[in-house]
Amino acid sequence: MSAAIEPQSVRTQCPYCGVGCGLLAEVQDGRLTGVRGDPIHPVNRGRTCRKPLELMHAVDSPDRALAPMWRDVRDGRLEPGTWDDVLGRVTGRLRAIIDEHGPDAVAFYISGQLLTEDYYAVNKLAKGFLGTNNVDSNSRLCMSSAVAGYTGAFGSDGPPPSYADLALADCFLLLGTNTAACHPIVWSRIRDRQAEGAFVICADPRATPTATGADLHLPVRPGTDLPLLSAMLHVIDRDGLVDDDFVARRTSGWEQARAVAHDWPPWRAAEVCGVPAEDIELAARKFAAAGGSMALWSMGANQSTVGTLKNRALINLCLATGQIGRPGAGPLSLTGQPNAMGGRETGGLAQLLPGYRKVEVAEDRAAIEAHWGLPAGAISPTPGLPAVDLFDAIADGTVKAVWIIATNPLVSMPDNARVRAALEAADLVVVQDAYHPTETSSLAHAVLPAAAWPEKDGAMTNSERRIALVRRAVAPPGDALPDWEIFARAARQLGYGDDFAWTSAAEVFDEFAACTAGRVCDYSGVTHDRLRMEGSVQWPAPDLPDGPSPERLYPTHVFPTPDGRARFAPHPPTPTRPTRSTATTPCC
Ligand SMILES: Nc1nc2c(c(=O)[nH]1)N[C@H]1C(S)=C(S)[C@@H](COP(=O)(O)OP(=O)(O)OC[C@H]3O[C@@H](n4cnc5c(=O)[nH]c(N)nc54)[C@H](O)[C@@H]3O)O[C@H]1N2
Ligand SMILES: Nc1nc2c(c(=O)[nH]1)N[C@H]1C(S)=C(S)[C@@H](COP(=O)(O)OP(=O)(O)OC[C@H]3O[C@@H](n4cnc5c(=O)[nH]c(N)nc54)[C@H](O)[C@@H]3O)O[C@H]1N2
Ligand code: SF4
Ligand SMILES: [Mo]
Repeated sequence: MSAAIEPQSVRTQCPYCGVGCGLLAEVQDGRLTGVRGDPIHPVNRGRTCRKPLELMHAVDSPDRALAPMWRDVRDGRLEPGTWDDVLGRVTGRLRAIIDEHGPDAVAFYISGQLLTEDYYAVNKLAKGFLGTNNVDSNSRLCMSSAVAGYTGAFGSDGPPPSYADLALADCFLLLGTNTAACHPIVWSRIRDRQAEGAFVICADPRATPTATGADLHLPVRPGTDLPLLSAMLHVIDRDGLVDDDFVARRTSGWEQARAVAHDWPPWRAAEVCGVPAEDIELAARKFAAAGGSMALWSMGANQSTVGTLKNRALINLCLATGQIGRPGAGPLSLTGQPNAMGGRETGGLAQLLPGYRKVEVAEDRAAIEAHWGLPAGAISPTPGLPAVDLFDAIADGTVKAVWIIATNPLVSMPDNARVRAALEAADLVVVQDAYHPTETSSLAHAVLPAAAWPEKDGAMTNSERRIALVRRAVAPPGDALPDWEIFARAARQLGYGDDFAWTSAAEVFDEFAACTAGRVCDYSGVTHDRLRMEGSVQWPAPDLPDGPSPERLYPTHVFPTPDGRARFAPHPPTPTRPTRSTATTPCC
């Protein structure tokens, strides 16, 4: 019997959510035959939820995209071609549009499903070489409020605690998160700690499995979290539960935040939120009095007209009580997508550059221009268009070409009729996906087949800053290629071959990791080989013998703000307003 047909178990990472569980992919005769939890992975210790257990059917499916395809006009027939041929047509049309209308007439709409190497490659191509910052991610719909919340409060993105803190916390405040259904392994770890006596609070309008499993359910009316959180801060202040020493020495902005909270006694918040005042009091006292308290949240906080303020209000509670940078404490946003974190760190939103840098900051641009071997001024100082504005700009003709990768905006963007109209108006729509047809790929001029999760190597980072490797276990079907390689081939056709000459995902990773040295999200001590050997590594992971412990950020309470202090934000509740999508589409 040859080695190739013996069953193999490949150590890899789950592609379904930001919890980041380790999996063992079982392979026989070149096919994925099963998936199980990796017993030695620190996130899940052999456990999984149900989602990955059907992966072999998702991978080995009749609707996988197999060949590059092209049509000149949208009502033409998509014809299969070679990579050279189809990418030649795509890059030819991109070049013509840029020559006539400038680089900002082109845009990339990417995804938290991509691997870190894919993210890095597309950002380098667009922001560095094509000269447009129009690269935004479906993470805009998901966790961009957390990016803004952390950056506003601490001067940098990055979730401070780790999952290890879940086993040390005495109180959990879960707001706008159905953790039991959507991040089940984190929920099982919270339940383990609850069984040891920790107090679990859940603020959710619905009686979800998370809410019913909590010790205290705050059935807040949708959109009224700011009054609720203000009232909690009010109680903490009124009852002398503020960590005065921490607030005085390590924070700024307390008096303004306190003044707003002063206006929100629990009885007033109760009227607005529909939560009994005594429950607000209890939640505040439990959170403030516990030895360690964690705040966890996801879409009920992030997907809101005041999503950033909700993030800041949750962080305010941690700052007022000194619940940060120590065991069992801190604000931990639960990222939805498997590699939304890697996306943030590689600069995968329209205002960002790799290594938690910003396009608007001259020294950040200069650092990345040098890293990419580009002349000064090559990177535009203007942030690109965020996702919703991007589709508006396609609809009005400002953006003429869009390359959509690993996301299905015709289903997942708000107001899908508007997204359809935008894509129908575009001169060039490229869809790079593991499957075809999808709702979005059916509107494409070019369909580019991508290798899926078990068919490629690359890194993902989970909600607790843990980097792990997705490993190639089987060959991709047909002509499908890893996403980073498709970008590298396109770059070569555009004349940038020397700068995209990587021969493996490990080389792409090394190039990215090098530009994070000294940053908050320091990956510079990580390589694919190290990840293979150690299984997973949390950042900060500098290439130094005695780097900081990655277990939690800010253990010395020095924050990357100009004065080293964390910032409170006043968060006056604002009236909620109806969104455009409810006015214009019956359903989305
Ligand atoms: N099974 C499954 N799991 C998934 C995913 C999936 O598609 N399927 N997707 C992954 C992704 S990308 C994401 S982003 C996560 C999403 O994970 P979650 O954020 O946990 O899920 P949601 O159901 O979007 O929203 C969470 C809760 O917010 C509540 N909510 C709505 N409005 C408000 C409000 O104004 N205030 C408060 N306090 N709560 C409110 C809702 O009732 C809901 O229970 O799940 C990840 N996991
Ligand atoms: N109505 C409504 N809309 C929502 C939400 C909601 O709760 N309700 N949630 C929002 C949130 S939080 C999110 S995160 C978004 C998610 O929205 P989408 O990103 O549209 O969600 P998915 O269905 O996960 O789409 C992922 C696409 O990537 C493709 N794919 C998977 N792996 C690969 C790969 O390796 N390479 C390539 N190139 N393609 C791949 C899949 O085939 C699929 O087409 O939706 C948002 N929109
Ligand atoms: S909790 Fe998330 S990462 Fe873990 S097995 Fe389930 S889908 Fe995968
Ligand atoms: Mo998401």
